[in-house]
Amino acid sequence: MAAPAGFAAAAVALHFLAHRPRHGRKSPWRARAVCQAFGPGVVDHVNVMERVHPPRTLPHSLPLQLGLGSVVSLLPTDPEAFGYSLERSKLFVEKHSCRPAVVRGFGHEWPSTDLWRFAALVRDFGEAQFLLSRKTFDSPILECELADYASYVRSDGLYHRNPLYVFHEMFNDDPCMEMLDEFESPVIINDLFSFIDEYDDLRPPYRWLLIGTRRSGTFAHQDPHGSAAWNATVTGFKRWVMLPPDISKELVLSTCEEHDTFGWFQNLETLIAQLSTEQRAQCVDFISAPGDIVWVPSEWWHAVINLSPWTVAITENVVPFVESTSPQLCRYLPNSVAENIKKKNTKLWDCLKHSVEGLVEV
Ligand SMILES: O=C(O)CCC(=O)C(=O)O
Ligand SMILES: [Fe+2]
Repeated sequence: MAAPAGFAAAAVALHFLAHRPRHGRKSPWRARAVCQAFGPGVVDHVNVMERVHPPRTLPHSLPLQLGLGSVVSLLPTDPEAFGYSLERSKLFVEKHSCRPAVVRGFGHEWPSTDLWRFAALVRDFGEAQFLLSRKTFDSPILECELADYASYVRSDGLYHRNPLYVFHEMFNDDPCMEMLDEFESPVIINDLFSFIDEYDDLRPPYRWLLIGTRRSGTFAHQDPHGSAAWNATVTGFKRWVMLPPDISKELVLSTCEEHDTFGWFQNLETLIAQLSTEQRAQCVDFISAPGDIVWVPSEWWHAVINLSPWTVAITENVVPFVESTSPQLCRYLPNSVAENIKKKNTKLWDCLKHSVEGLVEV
C-alpha cells in the first residue's frame, strides 16, 4: 500500500497511556506525546486530536451510484479464481490480473472470522502495540495498545471525519504473530516478492493488518514497486473505488485539497465528471464483505473507506509472474531480487530473462 510507505521512518510516536475502560463503558483516553511536534509532557486527548485533525462538521453520507463499471466477481470454486492452487492462480493471473477482481467468500472458514471480532481481539491482543496511520497534512505515525485503540473507536473516533486507522506491518516475529495462523494467504503464482527472505533487509514491507472504524480508510494511491495486492476483508464492510493506471496523478488528487479519505470520496463525482466515457466504464466502485478477497492490480489507483464500526482486514503486496506478464509488472525489481531468483529457481529465471528486458539493470 502506498499509504503506509515510510512507516519505518516514523516521524512521530505517540504512546497512549493505559486508561482502559471496562467493556461497555465509554471513557476518555489520555495520551503522552513523545515527539517535539506535539510539545513535551502529557497532553489530553482533545488536545492531541485537535492538533492532528481539527474538528469539522460530520457529513452524513457519501455519493453513491456513480455509474462506474463493475468489478469481476469470482467464487472460490471458479477454476480461474486465485487462491487455492497454483494452476488456478496461473489462469487468474493470465486472464484477470490486469483488472480489479474479488473472490467472494474465500475466507469464510478462516478462524479469524470469529477471532478478529471486537471483543475477542481486544481480549487476546489488548496489550499488544500497533502502529496507526492516517492521511493528513503531515501524516503522523502513531502507536498504541489495541485496548486503547478500542477505547478510541468507542469515544472520540465516533466523531472524527478522518479517524485513526491501525495500519500495522506484520512480521513473522511480530508480538501478534499468532494472528498469522488465523488466516490463509491465497496461493499466488510465482510471487517475485517471495524470493526475498523475510529476514532479509532487502524485502520491502509487504503485509499489513488493518483495523479501522467508520470513515477510516486509505487515501487514493498506487501500490509501491509496481506490486499488485490481495486484501481480505475479515470483519465489517469496506467500500472500494479503483481507477485505471492511465488516469493521471494530478487528476486523481485534484479534487481533494485536504487529503483525507472521506473528503476524496465526497468529491468523487467532480473527479468522475472529468473522465471519458471509456475511462468511467473501466473504473469500479464496490463493497467487500467478510470473507471476500479483493485483487488490486498493479498500478491501479485505489481508495478504500471502512463502513463498519470495527472493520478488520489483512493485505499482502505481491508481484506475480507468468510468461505473458507484461514487463512493466517487474520493472521495479531491484537487482538483489533478480539475484535471489537466479539462485533459487533457474527455470523461472530463464523465463524472466526472456520477458523482462534489462531486468538486472533496474
Ligand atoms: O484500507 C485498505 O483496506 C486498503 C489498503 C491498501 O490499499 C493497501 O494496503 O495498499
Ligand atoms: Fe494499496
